[in-house]
Amino acid sequence: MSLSLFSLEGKIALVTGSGQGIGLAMAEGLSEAGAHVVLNGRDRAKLETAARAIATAGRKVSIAAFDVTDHAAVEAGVAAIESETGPIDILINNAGMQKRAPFTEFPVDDWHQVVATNLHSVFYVTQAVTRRMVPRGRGKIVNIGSVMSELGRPTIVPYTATKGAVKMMTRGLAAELGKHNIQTNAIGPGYIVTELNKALIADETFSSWVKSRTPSGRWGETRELVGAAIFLSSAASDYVNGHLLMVDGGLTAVV
Ligand code: GCO
Ligand code: CA
Repeated sequence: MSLSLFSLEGKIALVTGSGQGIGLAMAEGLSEAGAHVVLNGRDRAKLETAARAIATAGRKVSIAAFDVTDHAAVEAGVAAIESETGPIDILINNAGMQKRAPFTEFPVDDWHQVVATNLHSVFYVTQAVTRRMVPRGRGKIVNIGSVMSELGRPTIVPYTATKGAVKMMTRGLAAELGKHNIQTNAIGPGYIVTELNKALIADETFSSWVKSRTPSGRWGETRELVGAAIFLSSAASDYVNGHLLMVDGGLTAVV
């Protein structure tokens, strides 16, 4: 009985920004738990490559290539998924980007890009999806926050601002949609080995700092986020709402 709580059989899961990195790892994990995963990103070729790997493993997968920062494209993309693949049961708002620069020198165009990718996208996609989940009386929204939803560090003020906002959008959505049996939660990754962090991993000093600052004493792997993603996408979390689940090796638990 207990393991069936984590089954995603018969569910359709849209994962934004899932052509690579954390998004792809979570999509593969949800697929292994039984979901029909819909991969999203701007690069159709990358999505097709990722989808082929999942399909080869004998699992159901579709692709939906649209730019999550383009409101019209999101509206059309979500409508197409619902008509071509079926009702979206699970939405993982993973699409995100990082830009690092001293605040006083941070280019305003980069500010707009970080806010659009990390925050506007969550509004656009979640609104398009929940407009359809509400009448169905069920749904799972999983936002990707960060340890930066709670903590700051130099050179990433825009990213930090957006991840704090994602935490509060999670709580606001929980407050408003909970009565429709829609649970909205978030995952807060710590320092994970991804493309987005390549420069940090290569920096010996920074990497040593991560290992000393993290109780687990190491960087995390993308596959280590899969358990939290399955949990928050499944019936196992039906009474969890508005929660930011840190997967950070304990970083935010200690000074
Ligand atoms: C940085 C990193 C972090 C991590 C992640 C932690 O520059 O400090 O990019 O922001 O990527 O967001 O959750
Ligand atoms: Ca279904």
